[in-house]
Amino acid sequence: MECVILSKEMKMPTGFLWGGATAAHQIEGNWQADGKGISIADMMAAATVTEPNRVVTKSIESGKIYPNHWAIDFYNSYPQDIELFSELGLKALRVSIAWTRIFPNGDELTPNEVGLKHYDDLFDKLLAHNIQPIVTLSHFEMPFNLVKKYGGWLNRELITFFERFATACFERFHKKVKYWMTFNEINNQTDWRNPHHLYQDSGLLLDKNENAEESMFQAAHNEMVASAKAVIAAHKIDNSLKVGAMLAMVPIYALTAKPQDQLIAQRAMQYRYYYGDVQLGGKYPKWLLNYFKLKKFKMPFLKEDAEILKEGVCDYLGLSYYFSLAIQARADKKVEYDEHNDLVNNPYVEKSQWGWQIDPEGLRYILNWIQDRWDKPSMIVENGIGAYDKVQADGTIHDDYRIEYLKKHVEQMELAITVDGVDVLGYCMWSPIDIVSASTGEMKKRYGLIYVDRDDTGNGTNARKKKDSYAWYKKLIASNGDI
Ligand code: BGP
Repeated sequence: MECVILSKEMKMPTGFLWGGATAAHQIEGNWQADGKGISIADMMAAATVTEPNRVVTKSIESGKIYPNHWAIDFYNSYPQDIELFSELGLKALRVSIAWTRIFPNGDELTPNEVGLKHYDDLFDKLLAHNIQPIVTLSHFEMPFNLVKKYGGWLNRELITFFERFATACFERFHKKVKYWMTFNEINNQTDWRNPHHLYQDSGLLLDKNENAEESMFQAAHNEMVASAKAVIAAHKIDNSLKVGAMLAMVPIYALTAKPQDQLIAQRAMQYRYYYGDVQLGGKYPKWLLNYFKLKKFKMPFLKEDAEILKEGVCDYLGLSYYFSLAIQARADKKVEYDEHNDLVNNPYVEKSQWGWQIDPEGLRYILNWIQDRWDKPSMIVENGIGAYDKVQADGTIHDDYRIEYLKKHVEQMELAITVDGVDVLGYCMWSPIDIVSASTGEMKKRYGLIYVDRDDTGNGTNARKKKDSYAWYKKLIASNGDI
């Protein structure tokens, strides 16, 4: 058989969206400016630095100030930062709208005009530089009031609140923003044994007596109905809008060819990605409906939900890709997926300084998997490497490890597009500029092409410096993907 290799003739599509990605709570700072309410991220921050693997409930009301309260001050510095993004040649910038800037408590009837105006100005500035804004509606930053007063997404009332928020954004920005996403990495909560994920995705603070797995499925159902309603609303307001689901895509490989390992790997993939089956396929998969029955989970299904989920199918999948995982069946041959106990080290891949498995081929694998399973366009809206960066005496930053990581992943993405025919709309690397880490709350876990002089305690000038990777990415964009 003839071997197909990526050659110069196999061009990347014109109009491919080379971009960068950010999230409001990791970049904006100014957490109480201009009427902004307190978000779960603002409270979440209380646990991040002092308690790795934070159990949020402990420090939730501690009142301390932490890195994402100031972040990198993008709320004020965006005009200068956009100049740097423009020089870089970005064609798209993914941002999120902080829900709490628009509806500070989440349950108001009318939006906060100052908040809307801020994003109007931000989008205008981007568009003036030919950078297309791509917007996530909820990126780990729902109003904390919705957790305290309503119990988070376990409460169906939140569907109305989210629909109101989404509608206010679509109405106001539909002429400026074409690509939207509803909930960032909604599927992280399948790791429900870690309370951090339940809180971050669904605003759940459970007590010991509650069944965390059942609560996760219940809350996620409400979120997916809300997402579908947002899709329906967007299309009504402007039929040209594209609303995506957003999932953390992590291939889970069987460690060996043992049938038991294959079975557990299959279940792991079904479990983590049922969100895609619902949000992109319009219905729950059969195995899961049966699982609910077997486990006697009381799902909050209303009669009309099936129709809403069908009508509100997302237009595309936004995905983050950082690493892959490996899994092995335990001796008891249980087929129930237990993320904490079944995952094992993959000896075939390297790891980042934070222990994340580096697997560029996994990106090609998962892009193919997405196309086969949901047959919808995808957009890579996060990919990058968190690393310690060192500023040299002359101010330069030689992040060859970052260039290496991005290059290898872009190469695999290009193979997926040009050889496998996968429909990928764009690639927004995480992140064009250093921002606060979502999982650790640190500044020192840096992803940027642009360095920000700020440390974990908020010290530093907040000045920006281009790293070596900046020049590399600039060339990549200018050549439409010539690696
Ligand atoms: C994803 C989140 C982002 C981002 C990224 C990197 O899970 O959507 O918000 O932060 O991961 O992770 P971290 O910042 O924890 O290193």
